[in-house]
Amino acid sequence: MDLNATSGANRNGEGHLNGNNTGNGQPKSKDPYKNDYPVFQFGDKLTAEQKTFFDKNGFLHFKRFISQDQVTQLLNASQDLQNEWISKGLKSINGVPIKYGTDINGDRIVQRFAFINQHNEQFAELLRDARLKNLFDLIGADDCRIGETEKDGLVLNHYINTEESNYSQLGWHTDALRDIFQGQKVMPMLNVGIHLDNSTTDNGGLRIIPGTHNKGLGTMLFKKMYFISHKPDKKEVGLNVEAGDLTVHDGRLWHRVARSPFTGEKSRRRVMYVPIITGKFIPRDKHSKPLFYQRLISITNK
Ligand SMILES: O=C(O)CCC(=O)C(=O)O
Ligand SMILES: [Fe+2]
Repeated sequence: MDLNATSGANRNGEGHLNGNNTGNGQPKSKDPYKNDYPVFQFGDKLTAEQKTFFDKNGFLHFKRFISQDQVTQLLNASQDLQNEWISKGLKSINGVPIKYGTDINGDRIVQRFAFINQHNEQFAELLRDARLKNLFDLIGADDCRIGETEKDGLVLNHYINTEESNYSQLGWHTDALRDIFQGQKVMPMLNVGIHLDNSTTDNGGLRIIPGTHNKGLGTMLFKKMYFISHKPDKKEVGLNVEAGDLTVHDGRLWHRVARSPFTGEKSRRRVMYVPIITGKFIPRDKHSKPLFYQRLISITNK
């Protein structure tokens, strides 16, 4: 595997993969947050190198998009909202099922929030961060927008690996499949992740298969069993991220979330996703019905 779109060592000063592989497409390193692909800083504009890397591999990773303080504030805000949704017994938001589970101390928790930006001003504000628009360049269409009211809005995933947890992993999928369930043509789409916990590849987390975003509809539909398959792929790459980092992947890229080999607190992983969309405007509201696709996420992946 060569994940450098350009030549030479990457931004972390590493070389290419050697034989010392952890099994996640990543080398063992003294610094657990090092990656064997270029990791970038978020600037005023995407660079040619970033665009070339994205076109080839289907993802990009930026360091510290938000500060530790912001991470803490967002986590606190999510806990307040969680308590509100639990006390109201909310089952879904705009037709998207809310995934509930149990924390290590026995408390009931929300493990997948949808449209969290419509329920808390701090999350709404985050989506108004002008820097996010720099990513529109990866699609290049005139009608690019942040999916504040479309798809699942801003999602917050909370994975934890315990007996009582309902969400510790997520099977292989692409995010573009839902276009097909909505009876739409597959449109260019990005999924932007803002990470709220440190996550290293030896502790489960995001696995992607670089370059699977531009292999055509056959690959998008049939490469794996959607949400059912969890088997590691020999070409998968795990991402080592720190809280505050931003990642973005093409909607057609195959990815999964691996379960942590650890249980309890060490396995906790919280990450938000918001789509960048083009094409037909299909907002969801309180009258919207769940798509089969959304039901699948809510019933699988314990
Ligand atoms: O948790 C992650 O990093 C990925 C989640 C994901 O793929 C999804 O919600 O579609
Ligand atoms: Fe996904």
